[in-house]
Amino acid sequence: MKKGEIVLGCLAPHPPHLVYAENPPQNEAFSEGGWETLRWGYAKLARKLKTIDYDAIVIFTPHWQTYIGTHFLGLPEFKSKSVDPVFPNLFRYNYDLKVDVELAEAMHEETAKAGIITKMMRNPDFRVDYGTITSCHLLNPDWDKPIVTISSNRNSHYYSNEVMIEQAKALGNACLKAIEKSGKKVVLVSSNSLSHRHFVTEAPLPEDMSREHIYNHSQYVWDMKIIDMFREGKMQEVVDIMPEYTEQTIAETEAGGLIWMMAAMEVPSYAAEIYGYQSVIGTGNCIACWDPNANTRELVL
Ligand code: 2X7
Ligand code: FE2
Repeated sequence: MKKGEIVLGCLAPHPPHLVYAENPPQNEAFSEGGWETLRWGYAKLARKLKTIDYDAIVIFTPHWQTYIGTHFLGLPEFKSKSVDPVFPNLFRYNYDLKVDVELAEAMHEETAKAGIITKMMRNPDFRVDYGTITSCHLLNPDWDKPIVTISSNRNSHYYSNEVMIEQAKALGNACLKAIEKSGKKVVLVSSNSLSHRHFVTEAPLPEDMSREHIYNHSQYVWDMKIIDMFREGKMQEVVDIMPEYTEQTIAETEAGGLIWMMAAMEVPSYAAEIYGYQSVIGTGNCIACWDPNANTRELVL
């Protein structure tokens, strides 16, 4: 069997506002639009994905939070309504998704071998989180590829950002081993915002773009610093600076997704493709991807 590989790694933020703004038939809420810079960036990345041959999407989400170990979705289908606990006014999404259970089990097995506590989620009534659904919907609105969702073990909260980083690296290495053994072509997704301080009150019309801006300037400066490193292919520096960046901006990188993805991709030293940056309720959100294929890698923005 041919060795499996990671064909793309995407940083895919998941504010439910973006699905709300799109008005897909699966979502019950209705909007007048909003956050176009991110939505148009997502549409462009979704078009690139259509040109790539791959078997499954593996997504790490901060909104499936597990306190004992890392969990993997482990049934072939999950169908229900996902409601954002903070923004139920914006996100009540009817999903029906397929899971690559074989790949999930292979990653679970390698993760256990690496000494990480891990479990398969086999509860048919389990509700898939809005992070998974938002990122997957915007990257692949046709939902025509199976996914694997990986939970976020709360290492930053339980221990420290440093422990989170070590655990996420080990998880990334284990997932890479499983992907290589599987023979499959896989797209990785780190579902998270960058800086994450946000407003605690919402505009009367959530999509009123006259009210949208970054929460504070230092958060913006930090995000730009990190994005410059993405552009320059300095991902080892991003990994090194991650504890401080995460602490200073309360970044959603605290969940471990970006480090997990970078470790699985063996810490790229080539430039990321940038598809957009915009605030959502004050948080900083960047859409980016790392394309290991130098022939298809582009300067997007
Ligand atoms: O989960 C989120 C997020 N990460 C950013 C902004 C707004 C809402 O939800
Ligand atoms: Fe989030």
